Amino acid sequence: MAVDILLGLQWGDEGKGKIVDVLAPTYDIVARFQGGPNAGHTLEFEGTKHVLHQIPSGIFHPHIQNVIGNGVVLDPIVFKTEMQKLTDRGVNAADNLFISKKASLILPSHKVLDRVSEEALGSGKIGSTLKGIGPTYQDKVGRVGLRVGDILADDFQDRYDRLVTRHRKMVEFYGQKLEIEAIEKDFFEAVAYLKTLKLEDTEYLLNDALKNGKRILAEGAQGSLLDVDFGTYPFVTSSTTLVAGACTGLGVSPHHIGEVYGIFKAYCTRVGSGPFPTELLDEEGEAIRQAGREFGSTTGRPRRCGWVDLPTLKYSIMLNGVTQLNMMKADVLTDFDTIKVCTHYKLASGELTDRLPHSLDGESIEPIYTEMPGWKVELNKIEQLENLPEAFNNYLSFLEEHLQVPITIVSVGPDRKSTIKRE
Ligand code: 2SA
Ligand code: MG
Repeated sequence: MAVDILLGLQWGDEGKGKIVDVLAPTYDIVARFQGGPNAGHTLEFEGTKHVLHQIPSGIFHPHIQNVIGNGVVLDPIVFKTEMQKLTDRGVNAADNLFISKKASLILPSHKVLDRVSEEALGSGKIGSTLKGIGPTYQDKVGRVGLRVGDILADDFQDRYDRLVTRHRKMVEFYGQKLEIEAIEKDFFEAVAYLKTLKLEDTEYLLNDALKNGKRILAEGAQGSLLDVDFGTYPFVTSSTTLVAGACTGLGVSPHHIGEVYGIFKAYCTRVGSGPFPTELLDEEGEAIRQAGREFGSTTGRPRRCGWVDLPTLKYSIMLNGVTQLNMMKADVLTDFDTIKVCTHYKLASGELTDRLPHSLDGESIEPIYTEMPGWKVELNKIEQLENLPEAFNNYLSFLEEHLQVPITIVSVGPDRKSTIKRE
């Protein structure tokens, strides 16, 4: 059996949480393979909204096992709060959740390091979510980090103290003082709670499940253009957000990869710093932001908004081997008379290309647009494929022709019901 993968093709916030929630019922396991509390997957059903940060989106389905893989960086404090919120909703998450002992632990001092290193970058800052993601991955790769399994060791406190001593010196290097005493109590309480849960070598759980014919869905976070290698470096996150990250972040071989669902918005957004060729800095951008409620689910920051960008989508599709596309939030564009699609970039040399130049610096590339008539119909009232307006179908066909991958799901509203299959 295969591991299917669902990931975002833009800069995150494509609406992966909604699609994973729609697809989840057909899977036995849903797994997270990278990122941590910087992710925010919003699910809306039965009239209420729920945001998941570190817990896989299959958690609302009692028959699904949920795995937090080794590639994840886990903040025990945020995690405990998330679990509590699920309990308050009547979801018994603890029974269906398995956490890799090899997942990395985010310490309170990692969050301080994230902040002081961003401050030191000044106007060149990454726009990090300040959740401690970068510093925790640095410690992992630097081979000094702590992992979930370490909390079971007798000398965990000593190891914690050693790492914090190191962090203290680093914070002092930035000319600041490490003051974490107030939250250390919360951290150790959360660690004690974590110990009561199912901590495992989840690579065995997943590979045994594959042998037994179980279906696994791996859910990405952050979006392909934030990948540490292929994203808009250095304005990226610190993990591999691509399909390849699911192999290393879960411990499954590439030959197990099955369907790859590529999620994108009918337009495009970005939070944090970094290039965004099709960004709209005018009232059209503001109109998208308001209509799409484009404010970060993790940090509440207003998201930068712009038109859909085919060169970046083609790049993400290529890197991930996307087999099916899912287009989200089409309803947001209802009020627009004209919809624009960036098909190419014009480089400073005058050359037209649909490939990404080494640097996506906004000053040197000009997006070239094709304009299409808007559909001007409230899509979110539509539940049947045959009722979609012609102008909207033309938009879908245009994208499919350029991207060469079928758009199998379109989402036309936040509710589970507003999800139209096109197979
Ligand atoms: P960090 O905190 O070190 O990972 O930040 C580095 C850059 O990555 C951006 N970033 C994000 N951008 C959009 N969405 C993010 N998370 C989504 C959310 C969840 C998702 O809704 O909050 O889509 O899976 C996310 N996380 C990190 C950040 O703005 C920096 O530019
Ligand atoms: Mg999001």
